Amino acid sequence: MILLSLCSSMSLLYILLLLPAVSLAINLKPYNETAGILFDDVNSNKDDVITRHELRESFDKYDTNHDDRISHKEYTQHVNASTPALLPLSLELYKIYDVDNDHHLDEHDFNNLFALIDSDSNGRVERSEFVRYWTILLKNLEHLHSHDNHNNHNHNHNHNHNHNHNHNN
Ligand SMILES: [Ca+2]
Ligand SMILES: [Ca+2]
Ligand SMILES: [Ca+2]
Repeated sequence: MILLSLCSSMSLLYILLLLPAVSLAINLKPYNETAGILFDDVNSNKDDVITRHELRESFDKYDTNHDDRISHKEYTQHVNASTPALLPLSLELYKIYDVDNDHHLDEHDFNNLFALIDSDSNGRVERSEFVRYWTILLKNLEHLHSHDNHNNHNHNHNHNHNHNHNHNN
């Protein structure tokens, strides 16, 4: 319920950045359901297909100087202001998005991300494509957002946050 209410009002990237914090209180699994919630958020006109424009829009909140690019600094400042505990995951996501590694997310990077998700290359991201992509990504980044395993070795870095939130639900 917490995740649903958060997702209804936030951009894709912001949701992804929040996922680790949320995961301290609720289980993100199954990832395909979480990915479906993300799809509904990015799909702003609710026609069940995500366009390049919609994907691009989901990043707009990070572009604080409105130059149509999201610098590494803008991104990091936003994360530090909103969810500082999530910086490790955030930086990992930024690396994924910034394919040309120039420390700016711009049209080239967004088009690349769109192409990655649009696996049948028809110029539209259908729900199934989106869910498949983010389910795999969430799984691959599990070590950065999951704190529910006994064999987790991240306790030292996230110790304070774990104990602040674990008993809230
Ligand atoms: Ca910018
Ligand atoms: Ca770039
Ligand atoms: Ca497609």
